[in-house]
Amino acid sequence: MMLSSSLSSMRSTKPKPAMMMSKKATMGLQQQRHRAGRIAATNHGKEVADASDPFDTHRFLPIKEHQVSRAMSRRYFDDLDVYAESDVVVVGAGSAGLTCAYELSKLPNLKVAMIEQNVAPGGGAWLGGQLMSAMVVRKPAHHFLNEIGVQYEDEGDYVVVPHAAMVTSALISKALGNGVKLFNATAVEDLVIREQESGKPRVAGVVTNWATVTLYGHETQSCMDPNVLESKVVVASTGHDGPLGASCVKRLRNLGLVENVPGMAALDMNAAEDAVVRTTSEVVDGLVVCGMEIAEVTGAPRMGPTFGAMFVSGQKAAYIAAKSLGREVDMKAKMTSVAMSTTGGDTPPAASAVNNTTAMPKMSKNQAEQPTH
Ligand code: AHZ
Repeated sequence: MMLSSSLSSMRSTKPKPAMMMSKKATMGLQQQRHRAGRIAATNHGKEVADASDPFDTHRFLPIKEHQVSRAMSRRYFDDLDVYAESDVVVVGAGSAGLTCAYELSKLPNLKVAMIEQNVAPGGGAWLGGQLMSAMVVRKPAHHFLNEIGVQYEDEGDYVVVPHAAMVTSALISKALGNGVKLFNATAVEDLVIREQESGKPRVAGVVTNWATVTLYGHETQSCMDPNVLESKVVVASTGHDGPLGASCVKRLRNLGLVENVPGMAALDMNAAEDAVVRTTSEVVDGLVVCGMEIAEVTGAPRMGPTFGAMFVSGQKAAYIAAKSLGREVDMKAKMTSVAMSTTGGDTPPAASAVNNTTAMPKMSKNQAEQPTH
């Protein structure tokens, strides 16, 4: 009886707006805010005893709008000027391309540019598979996760990172932090190809355009000529074919520089990862192909949502690129997690062994199960 009457009284009561205040209270609050603002204005930068929260006294230093425009445009166009002659251009900032750029960024005095057609670098590596968060990485590629300081849950033969974004954000931050220049929202729409003295063709750069022009503009406007970045080596990591992707190898096929591009074979996780790493190579002089783009040329199977091969293929591409620039020994010495994979070591490298990286402890299963995001 009691229960039903209190239920009916609850039903008849209209829910009150959570923040409804009396007119008097509202006016009081306005006066308080006004007062805090006045005090803050006269005590700029000093602690104010009666401020109701720490943000009442917060003020940004002044800026002019033209300063913001020039801060961005000067640097962007300076970068275009500097990277018009690059040492390495990496095309596509997915997991393979980012890994390659990160490894190359360990070498001093090397100009590495990365071109990504999306605004957001990362390709498919913001998620594990089918919109699910966790990223599976087969050992021994976990050494690379140790190196870039990403925590994971150890499942024996493989590890699981709770969210793929942890890997991708770490890679972007480390590669760019070490000096790789990312031109995002920029698409590679062609390759520069020169004839060498031997008569053999060599890839010598990339032809770029704003991605909105390449992807949507050429259909409607035919007059937007591109820009060019020359490069001693180009690394193609544009992923497998689909509506987008496999851009560089498809262009090589159209130019008759590779005989055919059979496309990746059907999924076989075990075979795929080793095949992708094994076949990562300089397909045409000056053009190293890695990640899923190499499976398009070699017909290797796809692996689905396991990412170890993307990291190791990216590392191998960096090694091949460095070798062709005469920096093989330097590169080998900096590839600490590759050395661990081949010697079977299981201890994360010392933070000092690699530029800008911190070795991180592995997660316990319990830690991994905490809702961290
Ligand atoms: O936007 C593309 C993506 O970020 C970018 N890209 C493609 N064409 C481009 C162009 N100019 C500039 N013409 C271009 N950028 O290249 C990036 C490719 O990233 P991805 O994640 O698609 O490829 P990946 O090889 O680094 O990683 C593949 C991950 C896959 S797919 C897969 C399967 O389907 O079985 N399994 C794994 C692990």
